[in-house]
Amino acid sequence: MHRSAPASHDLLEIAVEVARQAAATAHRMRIDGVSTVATKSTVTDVVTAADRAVERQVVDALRQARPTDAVLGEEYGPGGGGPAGPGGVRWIVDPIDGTVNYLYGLPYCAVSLAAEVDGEVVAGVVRNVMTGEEWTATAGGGAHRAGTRLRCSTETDLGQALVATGFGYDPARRAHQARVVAELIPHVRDIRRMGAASLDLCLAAEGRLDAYYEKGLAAWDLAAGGLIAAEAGLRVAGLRGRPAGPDLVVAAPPALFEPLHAHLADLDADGGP
Ligand code: LIP
Repeated sequence: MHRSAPASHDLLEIAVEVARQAAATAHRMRIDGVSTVATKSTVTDVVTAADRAVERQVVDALRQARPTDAVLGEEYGPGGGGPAGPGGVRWIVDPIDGTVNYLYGLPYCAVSLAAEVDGEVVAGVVRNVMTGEEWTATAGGGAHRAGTRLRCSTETDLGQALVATGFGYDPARRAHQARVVAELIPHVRDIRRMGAASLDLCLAAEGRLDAYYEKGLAAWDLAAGGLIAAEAGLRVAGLRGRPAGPDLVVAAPPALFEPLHAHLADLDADGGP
């Protein structure tokens, strides 16, 4: 039986409340001192006690608010009330995006939380743990920060574009990504590598970056930031007509998307290890 989906602004209200509490916990744990508790895909892919504690807190809070919803988290994977089913809600959470920055005390890490209905992200929030900056969006409702509706960059010349990107944790993939950056950098204003996809997408949403691309993002890195970027006017996609996903995410204003896409396709940015 297809149940009617809850209003996206109601889901956003829950997401914002939960993300604020989660960011407060992450911030407090940072002040108390953070250590690595384990590594994941490689020796540099770290997880801290805060990543795990914050995700548990988010899952518990969502279970309180909406017991039957599904949850997908970076640290504990699929949880909550089982698969969403037609008209059901699935929450996608990255408890601390930018974990290495968090570990080193660099103020560029965020709680990222999105609500998805029937495979479409309908609401999302990204909250910087250290600065308290908060970006939100609903599908069709626009993207906002501090009450201001966000609009992406109006830059039309790729040579003047400030482009952000990132590197994975696998050395072979990093080597491939570095080759792409080395070839791309003469064709843009400059590159920024800041270490948290969700925040890179939010800065691009408000024109503090002109564009962003990265290979290897998981659903939790992309869900909320991707909606915020799209609602601010960025084209968010993969290469050659594919959707944004693990192969590659490209987020750019319409005027910059094609020239950036052309370079990234030539450089096989969605290929390699
Ligand atoms: C991070 C991403 C970032 C990427 C890092 C890492 P994490 O996510 O946000 O864009 O370059 O390699 O994947 O691991 O901090 O949640």
